[in-house]
Amino acid sequence: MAKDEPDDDTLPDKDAAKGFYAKYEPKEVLGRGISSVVRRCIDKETGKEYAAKIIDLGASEHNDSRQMLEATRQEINILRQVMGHPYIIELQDVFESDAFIFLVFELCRHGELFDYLTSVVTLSEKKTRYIMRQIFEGVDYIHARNIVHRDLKPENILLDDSLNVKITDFGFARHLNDGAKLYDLCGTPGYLAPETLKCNMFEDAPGYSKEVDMWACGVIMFTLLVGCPPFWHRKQMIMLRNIMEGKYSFMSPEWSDISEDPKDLIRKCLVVDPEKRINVREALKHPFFNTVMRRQSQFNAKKKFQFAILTVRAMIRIQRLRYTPEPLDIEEALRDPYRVKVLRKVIDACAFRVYGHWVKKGEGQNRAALFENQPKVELHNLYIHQLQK
Ligand code: PIT
Repeated sequence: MAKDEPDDDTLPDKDAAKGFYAKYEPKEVLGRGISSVVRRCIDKETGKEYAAKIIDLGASEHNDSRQMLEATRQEINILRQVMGHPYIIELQDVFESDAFIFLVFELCRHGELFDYLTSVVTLSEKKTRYIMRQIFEGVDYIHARNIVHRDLKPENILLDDSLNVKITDFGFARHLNDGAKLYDLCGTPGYLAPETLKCNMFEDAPGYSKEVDMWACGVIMFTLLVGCPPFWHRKQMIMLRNIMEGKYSFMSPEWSDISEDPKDLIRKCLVVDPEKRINVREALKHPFFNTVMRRQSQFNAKKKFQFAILTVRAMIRIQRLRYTPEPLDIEEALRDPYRVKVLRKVIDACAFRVYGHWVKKGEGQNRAALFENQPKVELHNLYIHQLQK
Protein backbone atom coordinates (compact mmCIF):
# COMPACT_ATOMS: atom_id res chain seq x y z
CA MET A 1 0.00 0.00 0.00
CA ALA A 2 1.25 3.46 -0.82
CA LYS A 3 -0.47 4.99 2.15
CA ASP A 4 -2.04 3.76 5.37
CA GLU A 5 -5.43 5.03 6.41
CA PRO A 6 -4.86 8.03 8.73
CA ASP A 7 -6.20 7.59 12.27
CA ASP A 8 -7.16 11.22 12.74
CA ASP A 9 -9.79 13.15 10.87
CA THR A 10 -7.49 15.54 9.01
CA LEU A 11 -7.30 15.48 5.24
CA PRO A 12 -4.16 13.86 3.92
CA ASP A 13 -1.37 15.66 2.08
CA LYS A 14 -1.77 17.06 -1.40
CA ASP A 15 1.33 15.27 -2.65
CA ALA A 16 -0.50 11.95 -2.77
CA ALA A 17 -1.95 12.78 -6.20
CA LYS A 18 1.58 13.49 -7.39
CA GLY A 19 2.56 10.14 -5.88
CA PHE A 20 0.01 8.36 -8.06
CA TYR A 21 1.16 10.14 -11.25
CA ALA A 22 4.80 9.53 -10.36
CA LYS A 23 4.22 5.78 -10.08
CA TYR A 24 1.53 5.15 -12.72
CA GLU A 25 0.78 6.34 -16.21
CA PRO A 26 -3.00 6.69 -16.68
CA LYS A 27 -4.44 5.39 -19.96
CA GLU A 28 -7.94 5.01 -21.47
CA VAL A 29 -11.20 5.08 -19.49
CA LEU A 30 -12.62 1.64 -18.63
CA GLY A 31 -15.74 2.83 -16.85
CA ARG A 32 -17.43 5.82 -15.21
CA GLY A 33 -19.46 6.38 -12.04
CA ILE A 34 -21.22 9.52 -10.70
CA SER A 35 -18.05 11.02 -9.25
CA SER A 36 -15.44 8.50 -10.27
CA VAL A 37 -13.72 7.15 -13.32
CA VAL A 38 -11.83 3.88 -13.81
CA ARG A 39 -8.77 4.07 -16.08
CA ARG A 40 -6.31 1.47 -17.22
CA CYS A 41 -2.89 2.48 -15.94
CA ILE A 42 0.66 1.23 -16.19
CA ASP A 43 3.22 0.92 -13.41
CA LYS A 44 6.09 2.97 -14.85
CA GLU A 45 8.75 0.84 -13.18
CA THR A 46 7.46 -2.68 -13.91
CA GLY A 47 5.28 -2.02 -16.98
CA LYS A 48 2.50 -4.03 -15.31
CA GLU A 49 -1.06 -2.96 -16.06
CA TYR A 50 -3.69 -2.08 -13.44
CA ALA A 51 -7.09 -0.38 -13.20
CA ALA A 52 -7.22 2.86 -11.21
CA LYS A 53 -10.50 4.10 -9.78
CA ILE A 54 -10.09 7.88 -9.44
CA ILE A 55 -12.66 9.37 -7.07
CA ASP A 56 -13.22 13.12 -7.46
CA LEU A 57 -14.00 14.44 -3.97
CA GLY A 58 -14.44 17.97 -5.33
CA ALA A 59 -17.20 16.85 -7.70
CA SER A 60 -19.74 17.26 -4.90
CA GLU A 61 -20.62 19.84 -2.23
CA HIS A 62 -18.31 20.29 0.77
CA ASN A 63 -20.33 18.07 3.15
CA ASP A 64 -20.80 15.43 0.49
CA SER A 65 -17.08 15.38 -0.20
CA ARG A 66 -16.37 14.68 3.48
CA GLN A 67 -19.01 11.94 3.42
CA MET A 68 -17.53 10.50 0.24
CA LEU A 69 -14.09 10.48 1.82
CA GLU A 70 -15.47 8.61 4.85
CA ALA A 71 -17.40 6.16 2.64
CA THR A 72 -14.31 5.49 0.53
CA ARG A 73 -12.18 4.90 3.63
CA GLN A 74 -14.79 2.40 4.82
CA GLU A 75 -14.73 0.71 1.39
CA ILE A 76 -10.90 0.52 1.52
CA ASN A 77 -11.12 -1.00 4.97
CA ILE A 78 -13.50 -3.71 3.69
CA LEU A 79 -11.42 -4.28 0.52
CA ARG A 80 -8.40 -4.96 2.74
CA GLN A 81 -10.36 -7.50 4.78
CA VAL A 82 -11.50 -9.46 1.72
CA MET A 83 -8.21 -9.34 -0.20
CA GLY A 84 -6.37 -12.54 -1.07
CA HIS A 85 -9.09 -14.57 -2.75
CA PRO A 86 -8.92 -15.50 -6.46
CA TYR A 87 -12.52 -14.38 -7.11
CA ILE A 88 -12.36 -11.04 -5.30
CA ILE A 89 -10.76 -7.93 -6.79
CA GLU A 90 -7.30 -7.23 -5.39
CA LEU A 91 -6.60 -3.71 -4.12
CA GLN A 92 -3.01 -2.92 -5.04
CA ASP A 93 -2.40 0.69 -3.99
CA VAL A 94 -4.17 3.66 -2.38
CA PHE A 95 -3.35 7.35 -2.73
CA GLU A 96 -5.35 10.09 -1.00
CA SER A 97 -5.22 13.80 -1.62
CA ASP A 98 -7.74 16.43 -0.50
CA ALA A 99 -9.35 16.46 -3.95
CA PHE A 100 -8.94 12.88 -5.22
CA ILE A 101 -8.63 9.32 -4.00
CA PHE A 102 -6.84 6.82 -6.25
CA LEU A 103 -7.61 3.14 -5.77
CA VAL A 104 -5.37 0.90 -7.86
CA PHE A 105 -6.79 -2.57 -8.59
CA GLU A 106 -5.62 -5.60 -10.55
CA LEU A 107 -6.73 -5.27 -14.19
CA CYS A 108 -9.71 -7.25 -15.46
CA ARG A 109 -9.37 -6.93 -19.19
CA HIS A 110 -12.70 -8.58 -20.06
CA GLY A 111 -14.79 -6.02 -18.19
CA GLU A 112 -18.17 -6.68 -16.64
CA LEU A 113 -20.16 -9.91 -16.69
CA PHE A 114 -23.07 -7.63 -17.63
CA ASP A 115 -21.45 -6.66 -20.95
CA TYR A 116 -20.40 -10.25 -21.62
CA LEU A 117 -24.00 -11.39 -21.07
CA THR A 118 -25.28 -8.66 -23.38
CA SER A 119 -22.91 -9.86 -26.11
CA VAL A 120 -23.93 -13.53 -25.83
CA VAL A 121 -27.59 -12.96 -24.69
CA THR A 122 -27.72 -16.14 -22.53
CA LEU A 123 -25.22 -18.57 -21.01
CA SER A 124 -25.34 -22.37 -21.25
CA GLU A 125 -25.84 -24.40 -18.07
CA LYS A 126 -22.17 -25.35 -18.18
CA LYS A 127 -20.93 -21.74 -18.38
CA THR A 128 -23.48 -20.69 -15.74
CA ARG A 129 -22.13 -23.44 -13.47
CA TYR A 130 -18.55 -22.22 -14.03
CA ILE A 131 -19.40 -18.58 -13.28
CA MET A 132 -21.86 -19.19 -10.41
CA ARG A 133 -19.46 -21.56 -8.60
CA GLN A 134 -16.84 -18.80 -8.60
CA ILE A 135 -19.36 -16.17 -7.46
CA PHE A 136 -20.52 -18.42 -4.59
CA GLU A 137 -16.91 -19.17 -3.61
CA GLY A 138 -16.18 -15.42 -3.50
CA VAL A 139 -19.36 -14.81 -1.47
CA ASP A 140 -18.39 -17.66 0.89
CA TYR A 141 -15.05 -15.93 1.54
CA ILE A 142 -16.79 -12.59 2.16
CA HIS A 143 -19.49 -14.08 4.42
CA ALA A 144 -16.92 -16.09 6.39
CA ARG A 145 -15.38 -12.73 7.31
CA ASN A 146 -18.79 -11.49 8.48
CA ILE A 147 -19.10 -9.10 5.59
CA VAL A 148 -22.22 -8.59 3.50
CA HIS A 149 -21.75 -7.15 -0.01
CA ARG A 150 -25.31 -5.79 -0.57
CA ASP A 151 -24.90 -4.92 -4.25
CA LEU A 152 -24.16 -8.17 -6.10
CA LYS A 153 -25.19 -7.89 -9.76
CA PRO A 154 -23.57 -8.65 -13.16
CA GLU A 155 -22.23 -5.05 -13.36
CA ASN A 156 -20.18 -5.70 -10.19
CA ILE A 157 -18.72 -8.99 -11.41
CA LEU A 158 -15.62 -8.49 -13.57
CA LEU A 159 -13.97 -11.08 -15.79
CA ASP A 160 -10.18 -11.42 -15.98
CA ASP A 161 -7.99 -12.65 -18.86
CA SER A 162 -9.04 -16.28 -18.29
CA LEU A 163 -12.73 -15.29 -17.93
CA ASN A 164 -12.55 -15.88 -14.20
CA VAL A 165 -14.79 -13.91 -11.90
CA LYS A 166 -13.68 -10.97 -9.71
CA ILE A 167 -16.28 -9.54 -7.35
CA THR A 168 -15.98 -5.73 -7.14
CA ASP A 169 -17.59 -2.60 -5.77
CA PHE A 170 -17.65 -2.95 -2.02
CA GLY A 171 -19.14 0.56 -1.68
CA PHE A 172 -22.25 -0.78 0.12
CA ALA A 173 -20.49 -3.64 1.94
CA ARG A 174 -20.65 -3.75 5.75
CA HIS A 175 -19.08 -5.75 8.52
CA LEU A 176 -21.71 -7.49 10.64
CA ASN A 177 -21.18 -8.96 14.10
CA ASP A 178 -23.00 -12.21 14.90
CA GLY A 179 -26.75 -11.61 15.02
CA ALA A 180 -26.44 -7.95 13.97
CA LYS A 181 -28.89 -6.58 11.42
CA LEU A 182 -28.93 -3.79 8.85
CA TYR A 183 -31.93 -1.59 8.15
CA ASP A 184 -31.04 0.87 5.37
CA LEU A 185 -32.32 0.55 1.85
CA CYS A 186 -29.41 0.18 -0.54
CA GLY A 187 -28.55 -1.86 -3.61
CA THR A 188 -30.15 -2.05 -7.06
CA PRO A 189 -33.96 -2.44 -7.42
CA GLY A 190 -34.13 -5.67 -9.46
CA TYR A 191 -31.69 -7.42 -7.09
CA LEU A 192 -33.16 -6.26 -3.75
CA ALA A 193 -34.26 -8.98 -1.33
CA PRO A 194 -37.80 -8.85 0.14
CA GLU A 195 -36.45 -8.30 3.68
CA THR A 196 -34.52 -5.20 2.48
CA LEU A 197 -37.71 -3.77 0.94
CA LYS A 198 -39.62 -4.54 4.16
CA CYS A 199 -37.16 -2.34 6.11
CA ASN A 200 -38.24 0.56 3.94
CA MET A 201 -41.95 -0.19 4.38
CA PHE A 202 -42.50 -1.22 7.99
CA GLU A 203 -41.29 0.52 11.14
CA ASP A 204 -41.01 -2.79 13.00
CA ALA A 205 -39.18 -4.70 10.23
CA PRO A 206 -36.69 -7.19 11.71
CA GLY A 207 -33.78 -5.95 9.52
CA TYR A 208 -31.63 -7.98 7.16
CA SER A 209 -28.27 -9.71 7.00
CA LYS A 210 -26.01 -11.81 4.74
CA GLU A 211 -28.97 -13.66 3.22
CA VAL A 212 -29.59 -10.67 0.90
CA ASP A 213 -26.46 -11.68 -1.06
CA MET A 214 -27.91 -15.17 -1.64
CA TRP A 215 -31.12 -13.64 -2.99
CA ALA A 216 -29.04 -11.49 -5.38
CA CYS A 217 -27.13 -14.64 -6.48
CA GLY A 218 -30.47 -16.26 -7.35
CA VAL A 219 -31.40 -13.22 -9.47
CA ILE A 220 -27.97 -13.29 -11.20
CA MET A 221 -28.19 -17.03 -11.94
CA PHE A 222 -31.71 -16.71 -13.37
CA THR A 223 -30.54 -13.81 -15.57
CA LEU A 224 -27.47 -15.68 -16.84
CA LEU A 225 -29.53 -18.68 -17.96
CA VAL A 226 -32.32 -16.89 -19.82
CA GLY A 227 -31.02 -13.35 -20.34
CA CYS A 228 -33.72 -11.47 -18.44
CA PRO A 229 -34.22 -10.97 -14.70
CA PRO A 230 -36.89 -12.87 -12.70
CA PHE A 231 -39.00 -10.07 -11.21
CA TRP A 232 -38.99 -7.65 -14.05
CA HIS A 233 -42.03 -5.53 -14.83
CA ARG A 234 -41.97 -2.25 -16.73
CA LYS A 235 -43.83 -0.66 -13.80
CA GLN A 236 -41.34 -0.60 -10.94
CA MET A 237 -44.06 -0.76 -8.27
CA ILE A 238 -45.25 -4.07 -9.69
CA MET A 239 -41.67 -5.34 -9.90
CA LEU A 240 -41.18 -4.52 -6.20
CA ARG A 241 -44.47 -6.26 -5.36
CA ASN A 242 -43.33 -9.33 -7.30
CA ILE A 243 -40.12 -9.34 -5.24
CA MET A 244 -42.02 -9.05 -1.95
CA GLU A 245 -44.19 -12.01 -2.94
CA GLY A 246 -41.34 -13.99 -4.52
CA LYS A 247 -43.41 -14.07 -7.71
CA TYR A 248 -41.43 -15.30 -10.72
CA SER A 249 -41.77 -18.26 -13.02
CA PHE A 250 -39.91 -20.79 -15.12
CA MET A 251 -42.79 -20.85 -17.61
CA SER A 252 -41.24 -18.85 -20.48
CA PRO A 253 -40.11 -20.95 -23.49
CA GLU A 254 -36.40 -20.38 -22.69
CA TRP A 255 -36.77 -22.53 -19.55
CA SER A 256 -38.05 -25.58 -21.43
CA ASP A 257 -34.48 -26.53 -22.44
CA ILE A 258 -33.01 -26.03 -18.96
CA SER A 259 -32.63 -28.96 -16.55
CA GLU A 260 -34.05 -29.29 -13.04
CA ASP A 261 -30.83 -28.78 -10.98
CA PRO A 262 -30.26 -25.09 -11.82
CA LYS A 263 -33.99 -24.35 -11.39
CA ASP A 264 -33.89 -26.01 -7.96
CA LEU A 265 -30.89 -23.93 -6.87
CA ILE A 266 -32.56 -20.71 -8.05
CA ARG A 267 -35.76 -21.68 -6.19
CA LYS A 268 -33.69 -22.16 -3.01
CA CYS A 269 -32.02 -18.75 -3.39
CA LEU A 270 -35.26 -16.91 -4.15
CA VAL A 271 -37.05 -17.94 -0.94
CA VAL A 272 -38.87 -14.92 0.55
CA ASP A 273 -38.17 -15.88 4.18
CA PRO A 274 -34.41 -15.25 4.69
CA GLU A 275 -34.28 -17.87 7.47
CA LYS A 276 -35.44 -20.56 5.04
CA ARG A 277 -33.16 -19.38 2.20
CA ILE A 278 -30.17 -21.51 1.22
CA ASN A 279 -26.82 -20.25 2.62
CA VAL A 280 -23.62 -20.05 0.59
CA ARG A 281 -22.06 -23.28 1.97
CA GLU A 282 -25.23 -25.21 1.15
CA ALA A 283 -25.36 -23.65 -2.32
CA LEU A 284 -21.82 -24.86 -3.08
CA LYS A 285 -22.90 -28.38 -2.10
CA HIS A 286 -26.01 -28.26 -4.32
CA PRO A 287 -26.28 -31.01 -7.00
CA PHE A 288 -26.00 -28.32 -9.70
CA PHE A 289 -22.31 -28.04 -8.78
CA ASN A 290 -21.77 -31.67 -7.92
CA THR A 291 -23.22 -33.70 -10.80
CA VAL A 292 -19.87 -35.26 -11.81
CA MET A 293 -18.91 -36.06 -8.23
CA ARG A 294 -22.20 -37.88 -7.69
CA ARG A 295 -21.56 -40.08 -10.71
CA GLN A 296 -18.01 -40.86 -9.62
CA SER A 297 -18.87 -41.62 -6.02
CA GLN A 298 -19.33 -45.43 -6.41
CA PHE A 299 -17.82 -47.72 -9.03
CA ASN A 300 -20.47 -49.89 -10.66
CA ALA A 301 -19.26 -52.09 -13.56
CA LYS A 302 -22.75 -52.65 -15.02
CA LYS A 303 -23.57 -48.94 -14.94
CA LYS A 304 -20.17 -48.07 -16.44
CA PHE A 305 -20.79 -50.50 -19.33
CA GLN A 306 -24.31 -49.17 -19.93
CA PHE A 307 -22.94 -45.65 -19.85
CA ALA A 308 -20.26 -46.57 -22.42
CA ILE A 309 -22.91 -47.96 -24.78
CA LEU A 310 -25.08 -44.88 -24.34
CA THR A 311 -22.08 -42.65 -25.04
CA VAL A 312 -21.22 -44.47 -28.28
CA ARG A 313 -24.88 -44.31 -29.35
CA ALA A 314 -25.06 -40.61 -28.54
CA MET A 315 -21.85 -39.95 -30.47
CA ILE A 316 -23.23 -41.70 -33.55
CA ARG A 317 -26.46 -39.70 -33.22
CA ILE A 318 -24.56 -36.44 -32.83
CA GLN A 319 -22.45 -37.24 -35.89
CA ARG A 320 -25.62 -37.91 -37.91
CA LEU A 321 -27.26 -34.80 -36.51
CA ARG A 322 -24.63 -32.65 -38.14
CA TYR A 323 -26.05 -33.59 -41.51
CA THR A 324 -29.71 -33.63 -40.42
CA PRO A 325 -31.23 -30.25 -39.64
CA GLU A 326 -33.61 -30.14 -36.67
CA PRO A 327 -37.17 -30.80 -37.95
CA LEU A 328 -39.11 -27.57 -38.12
CA ASP A 329 -42.85 -27.50 -37.64
CA ILE A 330 -43.86 -24.74 -40.09
CA GLU A 331 -47.27 -24.21 -38.48
CA GLU A 332 -45.74 -23.85 -35.01
CA ALA A 333 -43.02 -21.57 -36.43
CA LEU A 334 -45.65 -19.31 -38.02
CA ARG A 335 -47.93 -19.29 -34.99
CA ASP A 336 -45.28 -18.77 -32.31
CA PRO A 337 -41.74 -18.58 -33.72
CA TYR A 338 -40.33 -17.75 -30.28
CA ARG A 339 -41.24 -21.25 -29.02
CA VAL A 340 -38.89 -22.87 -31.54
CA LYS A 341 -35.40 -22.96 -30.05
CA VAL A 342 -33.43 -22.31 -33.25
CA LEU A 343 -35.68 -19.40 -34.19
CA ARG A 344 -35.64 -18.05 -30.65
CA LYS A 345 -31.84 -17.90 -30.73
CA VAL A 346 -31.94 -16.02 -34.04
CA ILE A 347 -34.66 -13.61 -32.82
CA ASP A 348 -32.82 -12.83 -29.55
CA ALA A 349 -29.47 -12.43 -31.30
CA CYS A 350 -31.02 -10.05 -33.89
CA ALA A 351 -32.84 -8.04 -31.21
CA PHE A 352 -29.64 -7.67 -29.19
CA ARG A 353 -27.64 -6.74 -32.28
CA VAL A 354 -30.12 -4.00 -33.24
CA TYR A 355 -31.21 -2.80 -29.79
CA GLY A 356 -28.31 -3.99 -27.60
CA HIS A 357 -27.21 -0.38 -27.08
CA TRP A 358 -30.53 0.24 -25.26
CA VAL A 359 -29.53 -2.13 -22.52
CA LYS A 360 -28.52 0.19 -19.73
CA LYS A 361 -26.74 -0.85 -16.59
CA GLY A 362 -28.49 -0.80 -13.25
CA GLU A 363 -31.88 -2.39 -13.06
CA GLY A 364 -31.88 -4.85 -15.91
CA GLN A 365 -35.08 -3.10 -17.02
CA ASN A 366 -34.10 -2.48 -20.64
CA ARG A 367 -32.58 -5.93 -20.95
CA ALA A 368 -35.88 -7.48 -19.88
CA ALA A 369 -37.82 -5.21 -22.23
CA LEU A 370 -35.94 -6.80 -25.12
CA PHE A 371 -37.46 -10.13 -24.11
CA GLU A 372 -40.99 -8.78 -23.84
CA ASN A 373 -42.66 -10.37 -26.82
CA GLN A 374 -46.23 -10.11 -25.54
CA PRO A 375 -48.38 -7.07 -26.46
CA LYS A 376 -48.68 -4.52 -23.64
CA VAL A 377 -51.96 -5.18 -21.79
CA GLU A 378 -53.26 -1.60 -22.07
CA LEU A 379 -52.48 -1.41 -25.77
CA HIS A 380 -53.98 -4.83 -26.28
CA ASN A 381 -57.16 -3.79 -24.42
CA LEU A 382 -57.32 -0.54 -26.40
CA TYR A 383 -57.04 -2.50 -29.60
CA ILE A 384 -59.88 -4.88 -28.56
CA HIS A 385 -61.93 -1.85 -27.50
CA GLN A 386 -61.43 -0.20 -30.91
CA LEU A 387 -62.43 -3.43 -32.65
CA GLN A 388 -65.59 -3.69 -30.61
CA LYS A 389 -66.70 -0.14 -31.49
C1 PIT B 1 -12.67 -2.16 -14.16
C2 PIT B 1 -11.57 -2.95 -14.38
C3 PIT B 1 -10.82 -3.38 -13.29
C4 PIT B 1 -11.15 -3.04 -12.02
C5 PIT B 1 -12.23 -2.27 -11.79
C6 PIT B 1 -13.02 -1.82 -12.83
C7 PIT B 1 -12.50 -2.01 -10.38
C8 PIT B 1 -13.63 -1.56 -9.89
C9 PIT B 1 -13.90 -1.48 -8.47
C10 PIT B 1 -14.78 -0.53 -8.02
C11 PIT B 1 -15.07 -0.45 -6.67
C12 PIT B 1 -14.51 -1.33 -5.75
C13 PIT B 1 -13.63 -2.28 -6.19
C14 PIT B 1 -13.34 -2.35 -7.55
O1 PIT B 1 -14.85 -1.25 -4.42
O2 PIT B 1 -9.75 -4.16 -13.50
O3 PIT B 1 -13.43 -1.75 -15.19
O4 PIT B 1 -15.91 0.49 -6.18
